[in-house]
Amino acid sequence: MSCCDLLKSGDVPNMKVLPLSQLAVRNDTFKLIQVNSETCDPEERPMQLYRINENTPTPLLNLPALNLIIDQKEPTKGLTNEEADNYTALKNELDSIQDSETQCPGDGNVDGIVNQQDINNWTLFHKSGSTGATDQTTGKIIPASSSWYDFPMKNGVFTPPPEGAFDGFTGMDDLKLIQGNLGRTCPPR
Ligand SMILES: [Ca+2]
Ligand SMILES: [Ca+2]
Repeated sequence: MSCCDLLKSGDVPNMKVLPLSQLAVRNDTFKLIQVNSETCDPEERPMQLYRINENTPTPLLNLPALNLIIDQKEPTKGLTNEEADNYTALKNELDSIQDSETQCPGDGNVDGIVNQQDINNWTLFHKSGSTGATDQTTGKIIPASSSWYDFPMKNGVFTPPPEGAFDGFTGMDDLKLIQGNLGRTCPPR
């Protein structure tokens, strides 16, 4: 039974299916988030583009109501030229990160090699539950419930989506994947 089946059954009152994981990239003015989740929630918007501003006391970050993307099928619809250009640039960056992940199981920090550093990072994220994504402006790790060291799996075998799925945890299966691919090198993105 999937989360969505459970949701539909109504057996669990007030149940909400949370995103299994998300990927985010940003530049100076925009942040693009791709949410990987079961799609039973029509309110869930897989692509989210936000205008960010760290000069104000309250940064405009991740408020769902501020998502600039109104049409998921045509994400640039209704955007200004500036917004659309930034969306395209950030989307390309996201795609290249995901391509790298697909080519390089175990390489969570996408540096083109699976090595001890990935195990060290896995340990860190396993303990702290953070994403592994680094904020490009501050250089700090972005906290979240899932991690870039949470790899998509199917029956315990690395499998890119949509066949494989993220389980939302930086767990032992993810560590085994890293260990099983130690020394693997992949084309840099
Ligand atoms: Ca690596
Ligand atoms: Ca996992």
